[in-house]
Amino acid sequence: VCTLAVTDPGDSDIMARDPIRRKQPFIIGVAGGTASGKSLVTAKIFERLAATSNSKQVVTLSVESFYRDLSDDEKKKVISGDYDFDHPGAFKFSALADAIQSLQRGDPVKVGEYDFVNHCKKGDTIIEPADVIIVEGILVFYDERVRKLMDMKLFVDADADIRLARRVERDTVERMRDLNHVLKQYIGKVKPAFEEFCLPTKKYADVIIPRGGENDVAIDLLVQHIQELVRTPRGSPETSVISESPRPANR
Ligand code: UZR
Ligand code: MG
Repeated sequence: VCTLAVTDPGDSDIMARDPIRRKQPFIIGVAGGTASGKSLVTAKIFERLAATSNSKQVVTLSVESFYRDLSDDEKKKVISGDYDFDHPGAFKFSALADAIQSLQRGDPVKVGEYDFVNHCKKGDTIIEPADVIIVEGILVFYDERVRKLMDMKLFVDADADIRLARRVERDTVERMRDLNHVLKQYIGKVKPAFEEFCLPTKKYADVIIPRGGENDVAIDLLVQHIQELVRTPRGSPETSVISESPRPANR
């Protein structure tokens, strides 16, 4: 979870307390298969928005913060590689929707920080409300309530062989996993769940980004568009409503 880039806390403080002056945040969902580049696309959008003066605040929320706590039985399955972290049942979608709605109301939310080495929560972090909220994760378009909260939906696309290569590297190097375990999990759980639950949500995307985080042209275009949507003249709160564009019909 990364939260950052508060350039004008005073202003947002006023907005958070006063419901009339507070802007509706712009919610961006970033979905896609494992190791497709969701985190990189999110980080690049985040950095580029944060670097510009007219986007006052951007925060990101990762769906991994909404993994369900595991029972002892499930923990045993994790060790043997039989627990399905890619199944919708592994996530607390209603808690995610509640968190997004709190941020929309201008209230901060406390979310868990996830530890991929030990498969559990490692602590809490506070996410403050912001003008732009990026929600990222394999299944962020799966749950209807969560999906309907989004103003813009991006699906990060990358070939399955590239994703597997990245996943193997990430899991063995960063997450200290054994190669056989990674491959067993990928073939037995990750790939089938991608095909059954994640890929069908691609149809909800407003924009599909090929080649993931490498696609700087797409990312720049998106950032320009988002900046236009959230741009507001400073010091004129009566014009600071950002959700003026009609909501897409496919949600
Ligand atoms: P991304 N995942 C873990 O490996 N361990 C956990 O404790 C929790 C999740 C994996 C999960 C999924 N699958 O494929 C991936 N498994 O994290 C999603 N097995 O994260 O989108 O960053 O690849
Ligand atoms: Mg990621």
